[in-house]
Amino acid sequence: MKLLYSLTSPYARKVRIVAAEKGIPLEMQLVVLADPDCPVSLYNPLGKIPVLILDDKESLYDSSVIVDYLDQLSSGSVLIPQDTKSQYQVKRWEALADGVCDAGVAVLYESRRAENLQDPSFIAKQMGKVERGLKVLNNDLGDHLFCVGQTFSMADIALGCTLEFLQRRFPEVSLEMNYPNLARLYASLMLRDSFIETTPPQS
Ligand SMILES: N[C@@H](CCC(=O)N[C@@H](CS)C(=O)NCC(=O)O)C(=O)O
Repeated sequence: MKLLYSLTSPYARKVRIVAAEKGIPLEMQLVVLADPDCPVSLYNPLGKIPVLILDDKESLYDSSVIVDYLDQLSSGSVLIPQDTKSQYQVKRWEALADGVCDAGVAVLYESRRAENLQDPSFIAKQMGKVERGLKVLNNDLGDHLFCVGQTFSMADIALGCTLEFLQRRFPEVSLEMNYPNLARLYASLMLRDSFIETTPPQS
């Protein structure tokens, strides 16, 4: 299985962390989306990473489908629980964490356009999603050690990847000052080998 990824994509990082947590070997292919001959759209018509190319050449996307697939592939540590209630709780956390990340990515792309073409109302709308999402995630986490139940799960992985992305790209969204429960969980996640091994370059 081959993963098309970049070092800075928070969505690709979710997949890399799952593979590391479960001890699943993946062939890794770094891609640069801006390259004219970037192969991603041959495997994902949306032209987005991550993409997982299976041994029979079928391709899987997006990140939530890939992590589901990898979790079911090996019994190791289960990251998406089997029982229906916890499973949908984990998936909701993942959806909200990914959605906050989507809004942040949209702002990042908008901010890369020429200044006179940028739409401040679009940026404000997306930042509203980031702030409301973080508030709900912070409240829902409360003083719990993990997002769902007593164990580390896909919810923690998705949240950790989103929080790292926001810290790197939007340092003004201070977790310590505004979302202390998330800051506490983030600090503990960053100590895990799977997070350390996949830390994006600070550029
Ligand atoms: N929902 C997708 C989002 C993936 C995504 O937006 N990836 C970014 C890189 S961080 C991308 O490929 N952007 C290129 C584009 O939007 O054209 C997932 O979870 O995999």
